[in-house]
Amino acid sequence: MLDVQKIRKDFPILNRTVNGKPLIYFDNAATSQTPQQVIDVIVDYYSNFNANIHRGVHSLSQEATDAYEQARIKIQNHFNAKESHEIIFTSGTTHSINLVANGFSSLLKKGDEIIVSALEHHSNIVPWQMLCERTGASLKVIPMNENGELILSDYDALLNENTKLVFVNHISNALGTINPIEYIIEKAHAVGAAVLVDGAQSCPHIKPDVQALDVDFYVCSAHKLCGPTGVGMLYGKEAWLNKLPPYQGGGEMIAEVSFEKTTYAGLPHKFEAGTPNICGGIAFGAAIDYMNNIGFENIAKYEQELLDYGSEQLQQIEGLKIYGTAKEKTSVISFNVGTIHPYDIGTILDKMGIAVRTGHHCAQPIMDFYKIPGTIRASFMFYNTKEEIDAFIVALKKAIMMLS
Ligand code: 7TS
Repeated sequence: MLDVQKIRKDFPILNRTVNGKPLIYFDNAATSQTPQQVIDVIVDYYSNFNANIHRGVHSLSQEATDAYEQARIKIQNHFNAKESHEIIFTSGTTHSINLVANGFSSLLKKGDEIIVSALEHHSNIVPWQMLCERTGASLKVIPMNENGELILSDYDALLNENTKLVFVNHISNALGTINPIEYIIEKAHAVGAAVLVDGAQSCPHIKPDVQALDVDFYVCSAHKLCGPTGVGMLYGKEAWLNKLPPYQGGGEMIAEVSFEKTTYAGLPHKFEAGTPNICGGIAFGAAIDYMNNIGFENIAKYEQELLDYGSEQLQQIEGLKIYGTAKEKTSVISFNVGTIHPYDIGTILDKMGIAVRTGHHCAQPIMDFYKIPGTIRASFMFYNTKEEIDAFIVALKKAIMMLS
């Protein structure tokens, strides 16, 4: 079982106050907080072995290279990738998606079709629209229902021999819906399409097995799972990564350079031009260790309790509507209260030390579906507590009274 009081001691930020009140941090879907164990790794790197990697024979460079490559292996093991070179370090989910979208520019042609879902974050919509503009391919959308679930019969109907790629998030950031990616992958493969799963919101809550899923690309950001910002990963099946051309040119990604011709390095270096976020990569590995020490089964069970408790408490508030009531969902609750603007509630909650996100959550098509400008989003992690939810409900009721 998960000892939340012990866990909270790992997170220095949870001791601070905001506007004179103890911080209650419910904006975890935007970014998670960082435990001391990961902060220590960052301090250790800059204090003891900061050096550029893969380049020097000197000891510091070797130590930094070893730590960075060990982090890659940790990530490989965590996601159960077959090879460590199938893990590409990127600056995060957005970068990973753009890398793949750019690579497919040379592989798609007019008449090809790509499918996204109605539940996507803008970063899993815009790069594909840009890809369509470049190639003449067209974009199709799997629609959603009122509960915030994808309509799979419509997905089946969209698939055909022209479908080349399918992009879907594992978990929706705006509603918390867990999408049936096993089904989506199987059906896409049946028509010969490749699948990219955006795991930005799933990786903090579940441990995906990319081989069991048979997914072609899986992407995530370290900052959503207790790691630092500015680093993330792209998992790609070796065969696909070999087919895609490099994304950026520069140092590190070459085999030989002359003015007549350059040949590219093998995987993973082909996609890692320039000096990477070395410390970030190492800290990403430490964050994965931290989460695994707590255990993803424990995390999922505890967060489900928080979700059930929070949903029950919120539903008792008159005029409050929760958006996203999928059968399978994680600890994200998006809601509005009557006609009060989400921003107004968010601002008053902040005055009471409570951090929630308000707005369209970079998922405007979802807001358009519900015909609302945005929602208030409370998103919980394993270091949150029922007591915090109680304090949030009291503060929310006060805010509603002030604004009614
Ligand atoms: N995909 C999903 C599903 C996301 O939730 C996010 C970030 C991204 C992609 C982009 O990740 P990045 O690390 O490259 O920025 N989501 C949010 C959010 O919900 N609030 O702030 C960022």
